[in-house]
Amino acid sequence: MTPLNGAALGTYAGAAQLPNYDRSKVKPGILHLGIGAFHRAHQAVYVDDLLHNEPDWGIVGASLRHSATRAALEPQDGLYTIAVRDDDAVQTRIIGSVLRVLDWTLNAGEILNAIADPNIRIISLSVTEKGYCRTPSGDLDTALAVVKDDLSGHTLQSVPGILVAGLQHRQRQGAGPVTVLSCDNLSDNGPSTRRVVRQFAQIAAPDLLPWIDDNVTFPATMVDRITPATTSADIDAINHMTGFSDAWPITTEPFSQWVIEDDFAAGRPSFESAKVQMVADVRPFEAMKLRILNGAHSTLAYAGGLMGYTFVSEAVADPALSALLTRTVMDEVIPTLDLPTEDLAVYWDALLARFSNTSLPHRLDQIAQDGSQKLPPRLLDPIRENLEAGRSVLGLSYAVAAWIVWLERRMARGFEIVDPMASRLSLFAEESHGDTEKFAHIIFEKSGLFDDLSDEGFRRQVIDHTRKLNAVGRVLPL
Ligand code: CS2
Repeated sequence: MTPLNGAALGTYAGAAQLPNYDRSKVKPGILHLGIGAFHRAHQAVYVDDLLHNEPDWGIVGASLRHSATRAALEPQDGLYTIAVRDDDAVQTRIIGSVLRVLDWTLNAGEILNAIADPNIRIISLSVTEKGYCRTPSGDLDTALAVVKDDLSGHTLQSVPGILVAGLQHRQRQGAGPVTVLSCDNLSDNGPSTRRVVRQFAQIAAPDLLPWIDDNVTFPATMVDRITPATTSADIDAINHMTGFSDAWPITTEPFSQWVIEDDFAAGRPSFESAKVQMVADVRPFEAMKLRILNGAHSTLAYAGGLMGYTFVSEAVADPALSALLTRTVMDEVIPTLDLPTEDLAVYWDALLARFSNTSLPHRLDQIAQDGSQKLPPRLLDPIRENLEAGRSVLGLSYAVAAWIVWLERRMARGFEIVDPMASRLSLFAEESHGDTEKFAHIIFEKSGLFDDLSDEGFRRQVIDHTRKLNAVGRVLPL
């Protein structure tokens, strides 16, 4: 097999599609923080589509926590394979838009310099929900150890801290305006990013605030492409198909969507030419995606996990689970959304087909991670809105109950809970001595997630569902 790198592309005669532009002419215009599988399956592909006409928008990727991406991609000159899988059909493509990969632990100075580089006009982020270091109400969580340490000036490790330090450097260098583009599944991800960056600056560098307000925009985005973690079987199969030995290819689905609020401070590529939807207001799209797709994903992760399923495609094939989801989406989620019902019903049908893609081994336990960060925009916001409007929350409260029972069972069996709230959740479990009802009440009272969901009827419904789940161990028709 041929090692994948820039030199190998010239003589390649295999099946994979290659970049349609001369990589030596591409210059960096985007710095991306958090170069994980999602970025490589999504934004980097859109940029790859437009570099032929606009070679000034190449990507410098940075990993903030893990060194593995740099270790895999630097020897490959940033090149990697994506395999787009649709049941039996697979298409492979080599993506060339990532020019370099930096790693915060090794290259912090270079990353800060990139933020201050006038050629870098977009700083995009996919750092997961918890990367924003927010409290449940969306403020900068100054009690979080990484934030506290950064604010004391001893470390630089949180995303808001790194952005503020980099922007301060940019201001001093006179490098001009820049766009900070969040590509994470937070509601109002642009304004949410702006809020934590401003709050960090307010404490650490108050003089920078007017410069940020005048020079930095934070457009909101909706991002969507299902991207499971790559397995070693994927690596073997993909390399076998392309003839390259790629240390870390990515598998993904055919569907991809990116909707961006058109508010760029220092120019942008013609994203439209790569089929990005540029809009004045992302919120209706964002709410649709978070509440329908991500909400259904989280429901499947917990309820399907409790039923012993491993993958999304297995869980969604269970008639009781898919009936629960369809009913919840139709009766409880769609009424909270500001798009035509017919379009949303079509979106849901298409989504069921995406979830059923058996060639994507998308693990429920991958989706189940970080529930305390994911529940609010996916499930709790629509629950609150429905309660305010006097509508049913029977199905949505089922998903909350499934999260609670799933947590309790996982902890009782000694499995690690991957969640920034994990240590508090395990204290809550200890305090409740195996009594699910008590555990639920403690979560309601102490987690901070349910502070604006004190409705007694809702809480009773959640408890009722947990009882049924514990008694029967599977989803029953509502
Ligand atoms: C998933 C998302 O892991 C999760 O929480 O719900 O990563 C989902 O696959 C993407 O948002 C799809 O665009």
